[in-house]
Amino acid sequence: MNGWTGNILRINLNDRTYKKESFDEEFALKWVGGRGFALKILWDELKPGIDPLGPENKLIVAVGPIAGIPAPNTGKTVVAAKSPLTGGYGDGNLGTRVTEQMRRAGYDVIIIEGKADKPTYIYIEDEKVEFLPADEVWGKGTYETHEWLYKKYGKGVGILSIGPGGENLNLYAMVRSLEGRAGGRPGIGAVMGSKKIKAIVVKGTKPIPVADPEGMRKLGLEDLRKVQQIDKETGWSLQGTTGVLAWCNEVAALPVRNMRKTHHPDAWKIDGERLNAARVATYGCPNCTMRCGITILDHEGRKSELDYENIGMLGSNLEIFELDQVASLNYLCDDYGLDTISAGGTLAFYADAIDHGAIQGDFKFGDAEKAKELLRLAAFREGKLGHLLADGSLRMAKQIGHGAEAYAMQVKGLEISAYNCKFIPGMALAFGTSPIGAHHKESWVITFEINQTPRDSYGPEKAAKVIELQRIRGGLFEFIVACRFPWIELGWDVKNYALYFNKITGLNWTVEDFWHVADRIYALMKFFWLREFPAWNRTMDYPPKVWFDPTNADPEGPIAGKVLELDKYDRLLDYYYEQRGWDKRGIPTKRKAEELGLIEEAREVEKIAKLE
Ligand code: PTT
Ligand code: SF4
Repeated sequence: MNGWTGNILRINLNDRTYKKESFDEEFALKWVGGRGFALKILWDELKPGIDPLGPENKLIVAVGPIAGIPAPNTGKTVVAAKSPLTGGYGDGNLGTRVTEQMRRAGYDVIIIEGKADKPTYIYIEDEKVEFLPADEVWGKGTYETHEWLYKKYGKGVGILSIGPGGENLNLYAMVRSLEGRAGGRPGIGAVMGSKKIKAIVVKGTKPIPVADPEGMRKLGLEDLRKVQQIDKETGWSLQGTTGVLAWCNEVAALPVRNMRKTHHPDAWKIDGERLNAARVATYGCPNCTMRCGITILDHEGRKSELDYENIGMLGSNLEIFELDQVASLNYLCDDYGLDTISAGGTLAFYADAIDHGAIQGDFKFGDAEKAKELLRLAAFREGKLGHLLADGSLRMAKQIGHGAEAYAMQVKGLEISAYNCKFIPGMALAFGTSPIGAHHKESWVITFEINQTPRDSYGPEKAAKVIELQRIRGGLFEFIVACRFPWIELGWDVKNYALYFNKITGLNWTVEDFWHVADRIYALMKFFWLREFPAWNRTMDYPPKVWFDPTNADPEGPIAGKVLELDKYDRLLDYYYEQRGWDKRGIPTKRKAEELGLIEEAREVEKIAKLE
C-alpha cells in the first residue's frame, strides 16, 4: 500500500506497553489520514459519555499521505481526542517535525491510551518506545521543556509537549511544538496532561512509502520553488496572517472589548505593518517556503511569534493596543501551553462580566499587566478565579449566572476566533456549523462574503460557500494533512493536491473524490456529537445570543444599528442542512449516511435517535 505506512502505534500508559498494528486499504481509502483517521478511531474506540479527562479518553496523533513529503507546506500533524472543553469531537493541526519523523518511524497514527502513574515523556524511535520520567520539567513551560529535550536528543527530533496549562487541566490547553507552533484548541493539551504525558519525542530513520518517489520528489521541489516565488511576488509573508487585521478594522469585523465593538481607532498600532516593522526573526513549519511566523521582542524582551488570531484575541479584544504587551501575553500562552483564542476570549468575557456586574473583580479592558497575572492563574488553576478562568467562558458564565451566558462568545463551548460577526451572517454560520466549536479554520468565508456578496443577504449561495470551504479546509487539508496557506493565501490550486496524492499513492483520484471523503468526515463528526449529546438540537449550531441583540449593535461606523436576525439565520441554517443532506435538526439523514458509506455508524446512532 503506497502512500501510507499502514501502521498504527498503540501505546498503553496503564501498563506501559505498546504494539504496532496495521490498517487495511479500505480504512486508508475511506478516511485517508489526519482528522479522518483520528475521528474514525475515536468513534470506534470511545464509549459515549466517558470523561474526556479520564483514562478512557484517547489521544490521537495522526498524519496523512502527503505529510512529511517534500512538497508545499507538508509539515503539519493532527492531534485529537474527545474534547474536555466542548464534550464533542476535538482536534487541531500544528506544524512540527513530528510529522516527518513519525512517518519515517513507520507510523501514520499514534494512539495513546490509559494514564501514566507519574509525569512521563514518551520517546519513540522506529520500533522502540521508551517511557521516561519527566519530573524535571513537570511544572515548567514549553520553551524550557523543548530545550531540555533538544539537549538530550538533538534539534532534529520531533517534539510535542504541554505546559503547565495542560498539566493543570486547563480546558483550553494546547499541544506545542517548535518555536511558536500550537494546535488542539479544544483542550487536547489537557487530555495529554490528564494522562501525565509531558512530551512525545519522535525520531524515524526509514523512507516514507511513495508510489512514484522520483516523480514526486521532482514535482514537490519544483512546486516548493513556485510557491516561494508567488510569495515573493505577492509579499504575503511580509505580514502573514496579520495582514487581515487592518481590513477587519475597516470593515467592522475586528473583535474589540469582548466583541462588543467591531473597530477601534488604535487598531493600527497592532496591525501587520507594525508587526513586520518590529520583526526580529521569522519562524515556520517544516517543508515551507512561505514562512509566516513573524517574531518580535515582547515587553520583557523575549521572542514571541504572532499570528492574526493571537493579536485579535489578546490585543484588540482586550483593548490592549501595545504590540509588545500583546506579544508578552502571546509568549505566556505559548509557554503555559494555552490557546490564545480561548484565553483571550475568556479574559475578555471576565472583564465584560465585571462591567455588567455579573461578578466582582479588578480586571479592566486594556490592563495588560493584570491580564498576565490572570493567564498565570488560569494555567496553574490558582485559587477560585484560576479555576473559573481555566474552564473557559461558557462554563464560567454558567457558574457566575446573571445572564452572562448571552455574552460568552463561544459556540458549543469553544471560544470564537478573531472575527466579530454581529453583522456577517455567512461567517456566523461558519462558526455555528464548525464541527469542533467556533473555529475559523473550517470555513473562512468572511472575505468572500464581505467583498463579493451583499453583507445583509442570507441566501443559499452563502450556505453553499460555507460548505465548499469546509470541504477544502476542514476536509482536504485536515485529512491529507498539509498547511492550507499556499491555497488560501497564494491561490495555489487544490488540483495540485490531487496530483501529489496520486503520485504518492499510485491512485487516480480527482478533487471530487476528496469532497466525498470530506462529507463523510463531516457527517461522522455530527454523529459523534449526537452520540455524546442525545438531546442535540439545531440551537447548538447557533452563534452567541448577543449577536442577535439590537441593543448590542454598533452605535456608529459601517454597520451602525445592524445585528444578525434570528429568523433569517434559521433559514440560512436550513439551506446549509438541505445542501448537506441533513435534516432540520442538523443530523445527516439515513440516505445521506448510506451514500457516504456510514451504514454501521448510522445504525449505532439509531440506538439513541431516529434518523430521517
Ligand atoms: C489554531 C489556532 C490559530 S489559527 C492560531 S493563529 W491562525 C492561534 N495560534 C496559537 C499560538 O500560536 N499559540 C498558542 N498558544 N495558541 C494559539 N491558538 C490559536 O490556534 C498555525 C497556522 C495558522 S496561524 C493558521 S490560521 C492555519 N491553520 C491551519 C489549520 O488549522 N489546518 C491546516 N491544515 N493548515 C493550517 N495552516 C495555518 O497554520 P488549531 P501552527 Mg495551530 C503561536 O491548531 O487547534 O487549529 O488552532 O498550527 O503550526 O501553529 O500554524 O491566524
Ligand atoms: Fe507553517 Fe505558515 Fe508555512 Fe503554513 S505558511 S506551513 S503555517 S509557516
